[in-house]
Amino acid sequence: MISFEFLLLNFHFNIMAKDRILVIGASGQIGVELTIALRSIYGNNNVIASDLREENELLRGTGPYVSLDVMNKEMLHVQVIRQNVTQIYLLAAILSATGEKNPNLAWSLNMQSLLNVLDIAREEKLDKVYWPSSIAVFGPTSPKKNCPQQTIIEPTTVYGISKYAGEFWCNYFYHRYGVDVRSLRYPGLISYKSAPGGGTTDYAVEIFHEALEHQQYTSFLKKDTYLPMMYMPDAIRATIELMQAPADKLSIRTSYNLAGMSFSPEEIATEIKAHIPSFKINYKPDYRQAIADSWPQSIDDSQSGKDWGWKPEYDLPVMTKDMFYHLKHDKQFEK
Ligand code: NAD
Ligand code: AKB
Repeated sequence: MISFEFLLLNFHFNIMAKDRILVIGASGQIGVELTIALRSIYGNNNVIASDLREENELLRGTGPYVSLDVMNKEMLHVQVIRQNVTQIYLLAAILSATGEKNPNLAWSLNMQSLLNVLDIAREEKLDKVYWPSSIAVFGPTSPKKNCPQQTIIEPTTVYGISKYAGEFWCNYFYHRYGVDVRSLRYPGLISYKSAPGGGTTDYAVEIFHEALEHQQYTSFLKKDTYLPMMYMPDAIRATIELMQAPADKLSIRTSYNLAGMSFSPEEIATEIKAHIPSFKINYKPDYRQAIADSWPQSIDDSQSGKDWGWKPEYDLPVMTKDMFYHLKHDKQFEK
């Protein structure tokens, strides 16, 4: 006799077996870790990594990889059909600091990549799409502390403008065409596996490497510049929890506020000193200071808690300890 447990297991297996995921921008800071996490859930061969640049060495041999320019809509469409893709995670983008150096390129990549993916998702009736937004949507007129989900949003960087416009494209495709696209406003992300890609919050990753190699760091932000930050394991878990949440629980179809911790260069330096007492920090603010000053210092993510149960695990001391442990023992950080 077939047991209920067997039927349930079979049902679960069938659901999982039909998921075919394409990660675009898989060689980037988030892409590497997200691809590894998705492969552990959906099976290595069901998660296709893709990027414009070469496959990240941490991904090599762990599953399929295709070289792909997301701006080439035809080629993207061919891959979606050829690989029987049912979900897309779109991570290709130009971040805040690089974006200010080349606004046209940032606008064009950040917008066109999203429109290409949303169009194909509609045409091919994909199950789900994930596209990250950022705390960069907020501007100088947004509340600085515990910045709410719904508030004044007047971004002053091209990156922030592209993220805000992107959020409304997601909302539009969901309501107009039923595309199940989901999004998070990530804070600055701190990771040891892959390098950050040109953001204003990158100092919070660089500082760990410089502390270990030279016992000193020159910060490009002033010592009292507080920004919302998050450790990568929390960001990966948040992404997967949002994507696995039942659709009817999600009340936000632009992008959800997401919070982990908030600290300044001076505070993270103090935390690092607890591990490396000889560590010294200097401050030499550059053009990125103005970007940081336009963003909130902390975020209210209570709507994420209410809708899909979000709760961060890492604070500054726990993250610092974990970063040093892995940077000393793993030897896998890609410069
Ligand atoms: P990243 O720069 O590290 O990675 C982006 C990847 O996209 C790169 O590997 C790049 O080669 C690839 N790419 C660029 N152009 C492409 C193209 N035309 N076709 C295919 N691939 C292309 O960025 P990340 O930090 O991993 O960020 C991923 C997403 O998360 C972005 O949308 C970013 O705005 C968002 N986000 C990141 C952070 C953060 O702190 N890392 C915070 C908030 C939001
Ligand atoms: C950046 O600094 O540009 C990113 C972000 C917060 O979106 N880390």
